[in-house]
Amino acid sequence: MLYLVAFLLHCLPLAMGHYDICKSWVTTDDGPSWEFYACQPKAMRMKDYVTVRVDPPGITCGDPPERFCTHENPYLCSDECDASTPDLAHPPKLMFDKEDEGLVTYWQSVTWSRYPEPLLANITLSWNKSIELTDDIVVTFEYGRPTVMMLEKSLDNGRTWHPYQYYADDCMEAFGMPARRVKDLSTTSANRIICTEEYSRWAGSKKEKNVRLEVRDRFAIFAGQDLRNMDNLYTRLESAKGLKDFFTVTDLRMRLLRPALGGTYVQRENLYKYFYAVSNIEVTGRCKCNLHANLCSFKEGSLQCECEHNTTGQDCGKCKKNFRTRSWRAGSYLPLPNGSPNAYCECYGHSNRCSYIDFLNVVTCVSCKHNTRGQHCQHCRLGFYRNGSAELDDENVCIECNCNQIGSLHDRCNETGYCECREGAAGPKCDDCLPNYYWRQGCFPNVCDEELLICQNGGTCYQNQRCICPAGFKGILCEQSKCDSDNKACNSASSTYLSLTPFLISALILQLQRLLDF
Ligand SMILES: *[C@@H]1O[C@H](CO)[C@@H](O)[C@H](O)[C@H]1NC(C)=O
Ligand SMILES: *[C@@H]1O[C@H](CO)[C@@H](O)[C@H](O)[C@H]1NC(C)=O
Ligand SMILES: *[C@@H]1O[C@H](CO)[C@@H](O)[C@H](O)[C@H]1NC(C)=O
Ligand SMILES: *[C@@H]1O[C@H](CO)[C@@H](O)[C@H](O)[C@H]1NC(C)=O
Ligand SMILES: *[C@@H]1O[C@H](CO)[C@@H](O)[C@H](O)[C@H]1NC(C)=O
Ligand SMILES: [Ca+2]
Repeated sequence: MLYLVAFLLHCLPLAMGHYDICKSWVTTDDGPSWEFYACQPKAMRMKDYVTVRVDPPGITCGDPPERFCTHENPYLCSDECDASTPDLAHPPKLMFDKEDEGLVTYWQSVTWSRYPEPLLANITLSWNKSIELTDDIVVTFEYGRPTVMMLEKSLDNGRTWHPYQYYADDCMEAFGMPARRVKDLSTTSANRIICTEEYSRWAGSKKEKNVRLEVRDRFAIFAGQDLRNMDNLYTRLESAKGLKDFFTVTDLRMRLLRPALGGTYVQRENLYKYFYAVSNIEVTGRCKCNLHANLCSFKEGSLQCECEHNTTGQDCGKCKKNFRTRSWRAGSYLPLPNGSPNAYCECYGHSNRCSYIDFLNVVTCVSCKHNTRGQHCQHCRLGFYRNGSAELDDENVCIECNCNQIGSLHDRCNETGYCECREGAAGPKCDDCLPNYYWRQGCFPNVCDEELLICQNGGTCYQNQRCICPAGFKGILCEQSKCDSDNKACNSASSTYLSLTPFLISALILQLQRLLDF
């Protein structure tokens, strides 16, 4: 209701359609299709859906019937509580009824006849559903507000409980905590648990009846007075750790620890005026549906989100059966102003975390796993390529390029896994050589071979790298005689070389001719 009121009052045009629908059928260039939006149910009066339990047993007045008086009229004790007479009974359900014609109806406890034993009562409200508070919790007490009480909450249907707010006429004395007001909290302490003295001091039982958990004031820390800047609140709800949870409950428990004392000390001679009486508990909130539902209905005794975006569960907290390959994600209020549905759980299962980049106003996946990268983990990291036959959410969608470090220019490859090769290298991974090249820490042009670069003078070609020349010859192809004019001993060899030369040249021409013929 709060959001709604705020929007209606201050930004009607903006409010239109804001989170009201989860999807719409739109026509694009590619034909009609669904477009998905972040969405949430409207705020409701949650007291209409609550189950209540009052402890300890026997704490409700009227069994046996009992007389009581009030602080205003302490010696006129003619009022009676009688559980067996409808007009005089004060059962717990009267905390949640509609009060027609101004008739105040209330739950009432037994009186403090056992003083000095403390008069303790627990009122536990359960929804069996996560609820996000959107406005103050307001508890209305008749005959005076308790001088000491605390509010607790549960987020797991009553398995674990946490303090929510402390209330006392003297916080230090009752709880050893300094008194604080929500108005004094700052953006960094907006979810602090405080003790307040604002609702526990005696002000006359008719004048001040309400005890609050101030949700509005906490929102106002971000959204400003009158909650004009809801965008800022939404941004904070997404990014500030624990803030969303602070406003989320499945159960509430009021622990009533000391009744109203009428502004003075306990008067033992008249204990009939000390008791608790609660006429209304107003809890305004919306079903928590993780921004995947805009409807929440009461079915089989519990509230349930009507989940969209292929999610399911009470809070739309998981993917539907056949959509599990994608990891579930909550919708987000970001980017502003319309949020994102995260309908496709947009990191394709490669990341569990998204973060909001303020200055770009985009939501992006964080720490993409499985060698993916990109805003939605939809690309492969450098050095990897996409397996064309695998789905984008497959853990093995990105395959390592595996380029040969020496043969390739870098470790990147194209979409079919081909690396970019250095001169002379070949093959998808550049670990082969082109014809006429040989591999030795990379590809080098052949020095010798059996075709064109034949070793001469009886030399043999070793791995295309060099000619092994017979004694007396040198040169790359053994084409040179080791003998020079000074070395007379070599004359015979030199003559062999000379006599061989015409033969070699003719052989070379023959080879060339053969090549040209082909
Ligand atoms: C109220 O609940 C608390 C737990 O939150 C428990 O310790 C306490 O005994 C309860 N009091 C009564 C009167 O049932
Ligand atoms: C709580 O709600 C769930 C889901 O709607 C339902 O299955 C379960 O029975 C409910 N539990 C109680 C105690 O009402
Ligand atoms: C959900 O599933 C239906 C098919 O059952 C599909 O048409 C739709 O696009 C899916 N996605 C969302 C976000 O709802
Ligand atoms: C590509 O993905 C398909 C389907 O998941 C798989 O069968 C195949 O082995 C993958 N190819 C490689 C090279 O990993
Ligand atoms: C990748 O490179 C190889 C070799 O250059 C080429 O045959 C192939 O077509 C390229 N693939 C793409 C998708 O560009
Ligand atoms: Ca009532």
